[in-house]
Amino acid sequence: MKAFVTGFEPFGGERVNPSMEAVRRLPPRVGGLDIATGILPTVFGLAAARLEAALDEIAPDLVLCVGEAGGRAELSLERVAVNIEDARIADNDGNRPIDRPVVAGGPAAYFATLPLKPALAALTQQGLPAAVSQSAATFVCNSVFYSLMHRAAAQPACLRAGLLHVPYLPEQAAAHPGAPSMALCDIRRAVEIVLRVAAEDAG
Ligand code: PCA
Repeated sequence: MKAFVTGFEPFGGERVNPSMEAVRRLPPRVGGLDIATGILPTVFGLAAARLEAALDEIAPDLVLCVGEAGGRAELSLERVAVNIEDARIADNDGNRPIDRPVVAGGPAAYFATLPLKPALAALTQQGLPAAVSQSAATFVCNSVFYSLMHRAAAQPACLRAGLLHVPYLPEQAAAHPGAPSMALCDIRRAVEIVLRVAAEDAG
């Protein structure tokens, strides 16, 4: 089985993105999965286009997008992708869509097709703070997540796919007094655990 795992470029004035750092450090195989990785631009539209192109090329069985959710204390296994782009800040190309659908005429939402509760159980059992999140917000991560699930819904073969939001790195939290953070090694470990559980669950 093949997995495609993505991180995002830094955005919002940050110099690093924990998702990019963690994804870049993944080994080539995790729990029997061959791992391909990609870093997506934090830009509405372009990120989803890059993801689509990579999916055409790689044809993975499993896709895990990883993104930064600064301010969250836990690893967030996202359950719902919503058909809205509504940006509080500009993306890396200066776009700030307001109340715009990701896919015009598409369904309001999709659910992730990853085994969220088994992944949650594995993460917490391994000593990592985690939760199932009911909203991935309405910025670029949600937009990519929605595009991914829209594509998964259209293809005949089952595609295990979802989004994991991760906290700031300690070096980022140092510039945001009071913000929670998680060490890079733990974030990377979490990504591997989610992949391993998803691979087992798929069969
Ligand atoms: N987090 C942003 C976009 C890129 C990233 O890492 C988000 O949550 O939408």
